[in-house]
Amino acid sequence: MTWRLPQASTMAGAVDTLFDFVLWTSVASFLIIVLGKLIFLVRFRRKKIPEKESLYLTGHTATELSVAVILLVWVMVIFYWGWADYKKLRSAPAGAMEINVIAKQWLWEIQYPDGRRLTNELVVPKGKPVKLIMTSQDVLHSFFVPDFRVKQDIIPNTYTSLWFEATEAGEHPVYCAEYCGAAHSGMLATVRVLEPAAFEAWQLAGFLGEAGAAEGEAASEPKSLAEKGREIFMAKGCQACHTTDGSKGLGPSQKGIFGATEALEGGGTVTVDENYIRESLMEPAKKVVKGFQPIMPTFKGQLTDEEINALIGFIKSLGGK
Ligand code: HEC
Ligand SMILES: [Cu+2]
Repeated sequence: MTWRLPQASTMAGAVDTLFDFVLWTSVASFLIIVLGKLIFLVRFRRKKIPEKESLYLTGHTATELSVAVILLVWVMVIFYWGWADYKKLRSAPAGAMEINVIAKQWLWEIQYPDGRRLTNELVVPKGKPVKLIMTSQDVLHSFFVPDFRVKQDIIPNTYTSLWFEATEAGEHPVYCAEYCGAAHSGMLATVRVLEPAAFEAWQLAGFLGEAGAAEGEAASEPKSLAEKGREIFMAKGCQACHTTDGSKGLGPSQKGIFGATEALEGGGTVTVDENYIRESLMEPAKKVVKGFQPIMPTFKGQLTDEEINALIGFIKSLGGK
C-alpha cells in the first residue's frame, strides 16, 4: 500500500503484519461495539417499548465470560506473536558484520572494523546481516531506521545493539528517537545500502582514497580497529599485567576470552561480552576473575568511547567464541 513506508529489511514485513493484525482487529471490535450500541439505541428506544414492558437485566454470566475469554485469547495471540518477532529482532544471526556506532549531541559516529570512520552515514551491503554495537558519549539517544522497522535506545557507559539485513539498495533515513537536547531533531543520518559488489568496491576505494589523500605520499593503509586497539593496549600499559598469548600474568590473559564464561571471586560466573569488558575497564573491582587479586586500576576518564571500542575489537581479534 502506498501509505506504508518502504519495507527495506528482512524484518519489516513481519513487523507490519503484526501491526496490521492489531490495527484491523481493533477497527473490527470498534465497529462491533459502536454499531451494536447504535442498533440498541434505536431498537430499544423509549418510544417503541414502554418502560414497564422492558426487561430489567442484572447480568448474563455466559455472555460476560465469553467476552472475557475472547479478549484474553486475542491479547495472548498478540503477546505470543510479538514475543516471537521480538526474539528474532533481538538476536543477531551468527556471522553478522559488526559496526560500532557512537552517538553524541548531535551526530552519529560510525566505526568500521577495518578502521574506517564515517559521520552521519552508514554504508552497508544488501542481503547481509549487520549488527550495530552502540554507545553514547553524553545522554540517551535512540537509533531508528523506519524503513527497516528497527529502533534501539543508546545509553552512555554501556553497549546496546541492534541488527538488520537490508533488502533494498538505496538510501534510508536514520532518526534519533529519544529527545536529546536542542538539536535533537537535526540528529539525522543516512543508511546507504549498496549491492554486495558495490560495497566491496566502496571498501576498497576507501582504502585507496584515504591513502592517496596523504599529500600524494604513499601513505600506509588505515589501521583496523583491532590494530588501533593493540596500540592502545601497549600505550596504556595493559600488557604489564595481561598477556595476549594465553600465558598467565598478574591478570588473566586476553587470548580467547571473548564469549567465554569465567568464574568470579566470591562465586558466580560472567560471560565476556562488550559490556563486561567495558565494565572491567571502568570498574575493575566490581567483578574479579577467580584466582586473581583486585589490582587492576580503573581507566575511567582515560579512554574515549572510540578507544574502548578499539580495545574490544583487539580483544575480539585474539579469538574466542
Ligand atoms: C596492574 C595490572 C593491570 C593492568 C595495568 C590492567 N589490568 Fe586488566 N586486569 C588485571 C587483573 C588482576 C584482572 C583480574 C581481576 C579483575 O577482574 O579485576 C584484570 C581483568 C581484566 C579484564 C577481565 C578479564 C577476564 O578474563 O574476565 C579485562 C577485559 C581487562 N582486565 C582488560 C584490561 C585492559 C584493556 C587494560 C589496559 C587498558 C588492563 N586490563 C590493565 C590487572 C591489570
Ligand atoms: Cu539524539
